[in-house]
Amino acid sequence: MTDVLTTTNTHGLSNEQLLEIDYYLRLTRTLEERLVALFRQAKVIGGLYRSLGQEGESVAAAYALDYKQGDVVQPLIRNIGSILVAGAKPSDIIKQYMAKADSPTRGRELNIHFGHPARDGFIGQISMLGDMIPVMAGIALAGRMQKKTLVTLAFIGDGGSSTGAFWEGMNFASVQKLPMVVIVEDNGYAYSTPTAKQTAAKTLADKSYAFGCHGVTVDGNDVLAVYGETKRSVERARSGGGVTLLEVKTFRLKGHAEHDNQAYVPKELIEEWQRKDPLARYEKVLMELGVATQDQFAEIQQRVRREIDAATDEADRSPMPNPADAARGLYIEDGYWEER
Ligand SMILES: Cc1ncc(C[n+]2csc(CCOP(=O)(O)OP(=O)(O)O)c2C)c(N)n1
Repeated sequence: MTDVLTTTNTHGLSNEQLLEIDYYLRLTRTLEERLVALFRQAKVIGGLYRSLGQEGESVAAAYALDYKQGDVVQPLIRNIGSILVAGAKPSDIIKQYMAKADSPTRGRELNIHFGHPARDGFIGQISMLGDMIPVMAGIALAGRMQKKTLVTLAFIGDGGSSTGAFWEGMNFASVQKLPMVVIVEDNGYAYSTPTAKQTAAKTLADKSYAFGCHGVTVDGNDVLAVYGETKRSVERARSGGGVTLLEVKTFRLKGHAEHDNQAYVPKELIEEWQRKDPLARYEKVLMELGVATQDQFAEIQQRVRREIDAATDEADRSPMPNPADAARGLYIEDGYWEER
């Protein structure tokens, strides 16, 4: 258990919603643990990128959106929790990682590079960091032109916020006062580069001064605080108040990917952040507030385990793509994607 002080304002969330957030936190962590097991069995194609220790901000921020209004979330590789909240199925994610024939991209793309914004509430990212910021600004602009009330939520890392595309996209979105919220994650390192060697700005939220948008910093491992700030930013965006650059202070408890042993991170720093674990802190608050007991968390964990086991079995049974299909689906006329 942790002795770190955590906020207790539940921002009007019902007990059911508070427990649902706990479910998504545990689902994210357990799904990633399963992916690690599959990776070690050589069943994962490509790299595996963990969000251990920073699941809280991904889940809490995505929970603040209203998908019925057409809101769209854009994850990066460490925001797996955000697409689970938006409605992605664990079996689809596992199949993507295993490049199976019936995965959303049919083995053509990997990990969480999938999604259909209007249908799923999330969009598949491209790998070039920063480039999704102009894309999310574009979706927000298109929504406004179509008289929709949607808000877009983009995630970007400390490293990603140093790219030219990030600056151009943020500038454009801010000038246009688009309904967009950008979560910028200070998670200590961009691969092996510490944040202080990435930027001379005191905080990543300070970059908002250059854009003339709102800038906020929040404890990224305090689930309720992230939810509250994102909700406020989303409401402001929806009512015409423009862009918020919301910095979350968190930490990447694993290496950049499973192949990276994190040798460049001091052990004491990892231990310090392990004590700030967002899931443990969140559950401690729920118990203090009398919202839930250890038994309820155990029940949630059992449900999560059953779901991940079923999703893994389903993905394991799925075939690999047929090489003869490699050139199919290049054109929409083919009907290949509709068959899914
Ligand atoms: C423009 C660009 N440069 C380099 C890379 C390679 N790359 C992928 S992830 C990564 C580190 C990103 O760090 P950060 O943005 O802080 O996110 P984190 O991995 O910490 O979540 C790098 C350098 C890339 N994908 N895009």
